[in-house]
Amino acid sequence: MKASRLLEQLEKMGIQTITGVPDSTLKQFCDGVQTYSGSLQHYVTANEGAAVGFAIGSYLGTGKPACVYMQNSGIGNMVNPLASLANRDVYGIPMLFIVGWRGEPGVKDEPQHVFQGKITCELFETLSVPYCVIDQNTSDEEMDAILSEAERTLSQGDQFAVIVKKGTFEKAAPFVWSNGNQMVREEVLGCILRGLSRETIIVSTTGKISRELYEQSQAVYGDHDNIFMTVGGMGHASMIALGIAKSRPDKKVVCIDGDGAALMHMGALPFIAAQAPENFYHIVINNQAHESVGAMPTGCQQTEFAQVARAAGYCEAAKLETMEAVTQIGEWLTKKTGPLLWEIPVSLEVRNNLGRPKESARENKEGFMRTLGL
Ligand SMILES: Cc1ncc(C[n+]2csc(CCOP(=O)(O)OP(=O)(O)O)c2C)c(N)n1
Repeated sequence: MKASRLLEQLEKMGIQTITGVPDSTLKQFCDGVQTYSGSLQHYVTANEGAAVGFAIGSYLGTGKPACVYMQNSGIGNMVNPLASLANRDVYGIPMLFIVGWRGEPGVKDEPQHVFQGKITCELFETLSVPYCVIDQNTSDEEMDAILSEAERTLSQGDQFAVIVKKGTFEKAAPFVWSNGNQMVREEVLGCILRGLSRETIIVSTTGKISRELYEQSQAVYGDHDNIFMTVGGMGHASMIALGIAKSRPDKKVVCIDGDGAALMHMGALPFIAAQAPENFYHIVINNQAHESVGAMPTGCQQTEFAQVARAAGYCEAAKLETMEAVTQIGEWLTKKTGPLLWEIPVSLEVRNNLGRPKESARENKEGFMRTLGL
């Protein structure tokens, strides 16, 4: 299926706004949205709940339903505004969901997607959202019939979901852009690890940052048991790191975050600052994009994370724009007390042969807790 054709059909249904958070299963669709020449207005939001909020506002302002796209892992983020606002028992706000189905039962996928994949259809049933599943064999005519059904549902103030299997959308011209930054994320991560002692506890964010750290750690320390990889639960790495920091004042804890993830649950920053953990250090690797799932821009390029952290109450925050500065992180960690944030701008460059953790998530958790003496 061509993403551009589906987008045209959405416009014909009266949809004027498309909003969401990008997903790997929807990579071709997201590329299509970025390069679409029609008049749909596109907004990447900080999280999927925010996209539902935006869609509600967009409907209130225009009388037209919006389209909200997401990975199925984002369903959790959008349940509250959907159930407590959009549902017919409250305001009855129509919207069309396009949901990438990671972890489809019977299809091998990463551990963080397995359970979420199993319950995806059930969740929409529980939420009283009728849905259809599409795949690479869904013809244009079948898709049109699905959209007609969706239109009928939307016209009653209800929501409808299209659940998209892997490989549904044809490869289109990728959306290519540059953020103008020079430093390469993987090199920055290797440099940070070389500066830190093996005793430092690291909590890393969802996506390729964790995968790159896993490989770099193997190269630098010969293992990766001091790193907790937040493989799912995007945006929660900093609160996990805080939980460790508060319970283990004997350890220095470093959270290695992405800009997209930090934006997703940015309320963590003032909370961390209020807790004033002296042993907590926050690093935001900022490529202005959701690089791990196709590099769609976050849409918040103007955000200066160091300034946000200072305003939130972190005791110190700075932007590190050279490798020389990054090299000093290890030494600063021995001298400075937190909560402290370093923002590091990086390019969108990534290695094609980047691997994935070889152990199960449980094995990784056990190795990590052993490092903490448990
Ligand atoms: C709740 C949720 N929504 C969407 C995703 C899909 N996803 C995985 S990684 C990622 C991008 C992360 O972006 P960022 O934190 O900026 O790190 P980068 O990949 O750019 O290094 C996204 C959107 C997800 N895992 N969870």
